[in-house]
Amino acid sequence: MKLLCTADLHLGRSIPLPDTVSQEAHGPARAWRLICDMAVNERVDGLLIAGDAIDSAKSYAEGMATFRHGLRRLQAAGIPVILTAGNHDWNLLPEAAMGFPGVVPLGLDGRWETHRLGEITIAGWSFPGRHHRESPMQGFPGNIGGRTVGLIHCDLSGGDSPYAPLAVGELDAQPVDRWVLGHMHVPMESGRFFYPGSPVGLNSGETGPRSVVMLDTDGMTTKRIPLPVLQWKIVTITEANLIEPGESIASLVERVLDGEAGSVLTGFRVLFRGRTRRSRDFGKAAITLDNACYSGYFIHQAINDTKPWLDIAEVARGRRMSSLLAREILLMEPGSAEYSVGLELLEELLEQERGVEA
Ligand SMILES: [Mn+2]
Repeated sequence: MKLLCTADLHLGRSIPLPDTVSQEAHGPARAWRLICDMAVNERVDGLLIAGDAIDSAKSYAEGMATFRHGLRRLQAAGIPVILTAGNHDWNLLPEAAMGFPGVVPLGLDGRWETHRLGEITIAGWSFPGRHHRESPMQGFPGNIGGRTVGLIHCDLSGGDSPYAPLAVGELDAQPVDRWVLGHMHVPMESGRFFYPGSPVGLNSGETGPRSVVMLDTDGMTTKRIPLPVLQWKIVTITEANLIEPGESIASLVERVLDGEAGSVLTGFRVLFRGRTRRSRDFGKAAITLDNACYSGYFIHQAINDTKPWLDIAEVARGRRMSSLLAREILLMEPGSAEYSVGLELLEELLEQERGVEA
């Protein structure tokens, strides 16, 4: 059997796109359409969703409508959907599944439940509330026989997380062949468990390519299938990227991003770094480039982290504490660890001296 696996769609969430870029065409709704297309075209035997399909009560009406639109298509194609609730949609699944006999929410109210799909048993647990501070593994049914797939939204970092904390050992201790997990938005796979990850990055920090997982239950093998959705990227730009000293920062940025943009729409966070004589230019550019749109990509945020150029020889000629330190630094190897520590100290000292004068 082929089971398509996903989680953390967060339908209804608006992601930080510029005004001219459509949420409908590039946000979670698009990822959901692509997943439904894939399920239908690949004639999968089932779709598994490990929680947070719908974002939250606030955007719930829109998310619910989008979700049910896809479920209707899957229902018409005869594809069963097995899902558990996460911390965002803990109270929304009964309504989402209403009128669709092939859509099965599992383990509502935090009680483990199993569902038979062909020769496979699916064991699922759903969040009973917005938070759940105990391990959800308590009450796991001990008597499941045969091949089993586990479906749960949980926090594997364990400890005192309010989001169903679990240790990997607790997953390994159960007679489950494969665990499909939700909550962590970064795609990840290790041992018997995997996180499909959110099928579209929900903010500029959720970088990297996005995918769903096809689970073949014959050998319990998995295959990542990339989704052609919006991708977030972080790019660092320094003075060294200038073609010539006089190049405008705007054209520098455009040149670098042209080279970095992928085949899908790319949302950039641009960081200006390093010590430069053009720190002010970078600062001005950072303000005007926020939310700038180009063909094939946009800048979500431009951040100026550059530091103004420091003329150490000039400082060394003075008659202050800072001049003494500057003379020491001139004897150091540029680029060495002590050199950069020296520069930081010098900066602090200059700041203090300016403060005293003011
Ligand atoms: Mn979650």
